[in-house]
Amino acid sequence: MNELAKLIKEADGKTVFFGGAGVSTESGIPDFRSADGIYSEKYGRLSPEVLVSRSYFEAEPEAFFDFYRKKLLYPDALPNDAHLSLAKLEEAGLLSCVVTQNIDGLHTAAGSKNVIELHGSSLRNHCVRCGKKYSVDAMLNSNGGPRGERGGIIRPDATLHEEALPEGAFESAVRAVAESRLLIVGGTSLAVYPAASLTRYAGGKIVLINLTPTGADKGADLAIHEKIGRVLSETVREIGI
Ligand code: CNA
Repeated sequence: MNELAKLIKEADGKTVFFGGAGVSTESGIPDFRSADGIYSEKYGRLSPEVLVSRSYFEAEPEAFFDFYRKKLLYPDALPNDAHLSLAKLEEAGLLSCVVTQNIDGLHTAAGSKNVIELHGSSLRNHCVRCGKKYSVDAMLNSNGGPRGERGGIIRPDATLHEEALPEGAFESAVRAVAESRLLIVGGTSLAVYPAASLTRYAGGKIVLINLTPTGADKGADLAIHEKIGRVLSETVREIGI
């Protein structure tokens, strides 16, 4: 944490954080690939990859939303030490941007302003027929496939398997990462592309914070295998903000 604090100070505001589902596990939201993550569970004959795919959403909307509501929506989750520490770093002028693969909105809830949501958000939803926007309540207060006023199905503005990322999101993330002096990668298995390829664009040093080793550990300047909430909150304390 001493070393990380030093690197953040040296980067002089040009630090970017790139994270994934592991950032929100301490808020009670399971990730996909941990031993107790969503992918460790069995859902009949279908893999979770299929359950969150575009083709499954189109073919079996009722079953898709059943899984989505049970496993991917956590309306009562609150930001944890990791989210709050990143917001503090941004407020202190030490972090330029958060790039997240998460769809839970917790970075914004924690106070982060410059957030690139690479996979969209579960908090924003729209009718596929008329485009009308709906809050997450439309998802929570429905059974099966939620329907809008005009009968169209309402879906989250979240990227499903087989879908392209939101327009411009990846390009903005690449730019931010390339301009950074320090890239902190945290709580991600780096298994989902193209998001995982972001580390290749790093303009400066790379620090990895993940409970389990990742394929990018070897190329990193520092790899910390501990809970990210503790690592970031102690680092922020070390910096003195
Ligand atoms: P992943 O593949 O599940 O990897 C998560 C990683 O985080 C694992 O390697 C864990 O070891 C690690 N981890 C778990 N808890 C902690 C912790 N407390 N501290 C440090 N490391 C931890 O998830 P990725 O984000 O890499 O995969 C991308 C998918 C997951 C995206 O498409 C997301 O939309 C999707 N997802 C998002 C959420 C969310 O929004 N909170 C939840 C579940 C899945």
